[in-house]
Amino acid sequence: MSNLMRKLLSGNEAVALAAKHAGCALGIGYPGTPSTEILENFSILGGSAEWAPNEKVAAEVALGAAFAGSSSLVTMKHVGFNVSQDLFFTASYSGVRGAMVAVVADDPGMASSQNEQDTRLLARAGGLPVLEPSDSQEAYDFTKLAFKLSRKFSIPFILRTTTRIAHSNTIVEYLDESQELPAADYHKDIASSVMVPGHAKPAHLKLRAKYAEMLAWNEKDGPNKTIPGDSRLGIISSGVAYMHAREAAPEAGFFKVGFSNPLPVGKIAEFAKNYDKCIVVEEGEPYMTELLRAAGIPNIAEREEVWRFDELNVDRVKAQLSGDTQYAPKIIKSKPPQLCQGCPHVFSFKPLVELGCIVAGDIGCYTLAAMKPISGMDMQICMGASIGMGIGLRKVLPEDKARKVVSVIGDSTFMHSGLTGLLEMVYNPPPTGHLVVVVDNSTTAMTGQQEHPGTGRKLDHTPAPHTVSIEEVAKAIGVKNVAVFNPVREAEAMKRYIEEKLAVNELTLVVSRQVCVLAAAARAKGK
Ligand SMILES: Cc1ncc(C[n+]2csc(CCOP(=O)(O)OP(=O)(O)O)c2C)c(N)n1
Repeated sequence: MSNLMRKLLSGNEAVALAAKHAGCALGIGYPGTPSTEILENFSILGGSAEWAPNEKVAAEVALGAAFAGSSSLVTMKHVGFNVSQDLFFTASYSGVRGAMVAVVADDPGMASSQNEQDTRLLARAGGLPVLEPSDSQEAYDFTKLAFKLSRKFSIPFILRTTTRIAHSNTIVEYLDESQELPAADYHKDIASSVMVPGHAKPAHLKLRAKYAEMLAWNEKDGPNKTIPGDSRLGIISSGVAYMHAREAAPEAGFFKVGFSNPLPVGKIAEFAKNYDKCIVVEEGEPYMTELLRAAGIPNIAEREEVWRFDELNVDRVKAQLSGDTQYAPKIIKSKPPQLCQGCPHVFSFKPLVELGCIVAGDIGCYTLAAMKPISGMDMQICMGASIGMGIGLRKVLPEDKARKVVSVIGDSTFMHSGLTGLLEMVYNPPPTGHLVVVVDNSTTAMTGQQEHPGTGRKLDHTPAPHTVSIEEVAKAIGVKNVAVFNPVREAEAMKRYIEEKLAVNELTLVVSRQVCVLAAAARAKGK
């Protein structure tokens, strides 16, 4: 007999626990706030958990496991979902034999992201079903449900969380029991798994038929609920927005959506008939608002543009319900983020600033070098873009300016998506050559010091079978000049080297290597 347990868990912890209980054979992902702790917790719970070099590779591995009948989990932040889209848009056609659940954590309000895209739209475009939990209990329940439904409908399921769901702690009740890991085996099924046009055409039709089946199931048995209320106002909501809305308007009637793609429009239309007016309260894009209005439900209010931006909270929801588009929350003055005292990135940027470089940058702690007082980064768009953007600048700028262009990328980001930029550099070098600086602090510092293929350790910090050397990779693919410096102890030599290489029409990669101060402290304590 298993015991009923009650625990205070974050959404991320709840997802990890549910994956363990659901018999998930493999959890894989790439770090990204607010999703990172899922795999770390899955590992602590004894699950098999890995960091992949990037989200696309993670999704590929998870798909392979699900092709073999296993249950797999892949985790990422919203922008990581973009990186893996090439796989997902066709994995919805092929489907899976086992179960595959992708947890994609959105960051409305951009607490630590470069944009605030809404995963529901992307998932819908790819024909992928989406579940949206509203608290940790649902994060637990919906993760288990996602594994079940993925197996039932033979398609990868998306669990969309947002910052508040991922990081807030609420009570979770669960039975402390794990399902057996499903046996993995391979059954040849070329027509379903080799997506050439002759197979993909029927697979596309199959996907749409599956979509209709999932919709029918969602309309009838889906994890959505109706709470009757005052007939003057019906609220349709999902995710954490539902919690805010319940608090903002406890007297209203509610349709809470748990399974948001395919959206149970028929059931919502029935609900809407009981109310004079219906307002959709949702965080992010007007995803449900537009679908419900397009379905011709007459009393669904249009959503004002202002609610597309930022996180919602109870006061903002109150403002939306009362039509107050001018409402602006009090700004609490906070200290802007800055690099730590003694951070090696400060030393890596010093020579670039002193040499007047135009820095095509990338994402990581080192992006903070764009802020005052360093102001040492000129552009940053998405992971891995620094090398390509630098090459583009070099190709069109007048020579004196082109010579100043440097690409700066972190070690984890280099592993994630810098390698292909380096291939472009050796394949189509700009006339003035190019110079890349890898700011290697030997960790993924930005998201909390995760390991990567260059650190020599696996997700649980045990030794990896191989440590990838950035300098050896660069040499192997044909970068002419490769040098490693310690930016603190060899500051002058590093500056001279960079100056010299900027003056010649050659390809250069500098590894500026000094371990992150926080990682060094943690390692000294044996953490
Ligand atoms: C596609 C994508 N995945 C994940 C992230 C989250 N993220 C931002 S930077 C970063 C890696 C930072 O590590 P590194 O390049 O080593 O720089 P550091 O923070 O250590 O200076 C990660 C995982 C993101 N912004 N985009």
